[in-house]
Amino acid sequence: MAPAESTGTRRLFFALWPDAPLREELLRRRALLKPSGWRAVPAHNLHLTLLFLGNQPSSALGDIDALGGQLGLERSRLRLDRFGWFPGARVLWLGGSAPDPIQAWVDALSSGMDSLGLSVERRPFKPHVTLFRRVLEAPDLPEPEPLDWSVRGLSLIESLPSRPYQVLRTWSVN
Ligand code: 2AM
Repeated sequence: MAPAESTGTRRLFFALWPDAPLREELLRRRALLKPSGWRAVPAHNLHLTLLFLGNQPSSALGDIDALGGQLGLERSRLRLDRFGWFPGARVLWLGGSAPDPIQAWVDALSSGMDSLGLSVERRPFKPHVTLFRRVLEAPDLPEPEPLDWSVRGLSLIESLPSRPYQVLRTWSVN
């Protein structure tokens, strides 16, 4: 299949993108787990997806980018306090509950995509950072030390085949 750049689509998602110290904290918690044939997400790709957009027309990128700029951003805190496993996606994650401001961003981004006439897969927002993929069986999971993520912005990310995720834009909380 031709790469995304030449098909006129971009594979995109909105995410919370950890800074270096937070990334280290994620890795420290990941080190508590004993992988058995699992595929570790590369450290530079760790993130928390707010809304997965999938393949969108390249021509819509400007409008999608504008959506992030239209959100009322206020500082908030997200507590990641449990490991979990999605059997369907076979991913093991560190996650927590969605505080109201973050859920409001997800809702606003989702309805923004609707008003642009761009379809996205609707799923309940379950805040999580995927740590391992190809986790085929329910693992034994310890309790992590809770990680408080002081959320200071959100990012628009592009996923390209066999490349690190590309941060296209970050909107910072004032
Ligand atoms: P995941 O980590 O739980 O797999 C980029 O692929 C990001 O978008 C990942 O964080 C992924 O979540 C999320 N995502 C949500 N729905 C997806 C889908 N249908 N296909 C691929 N990624 C999806």
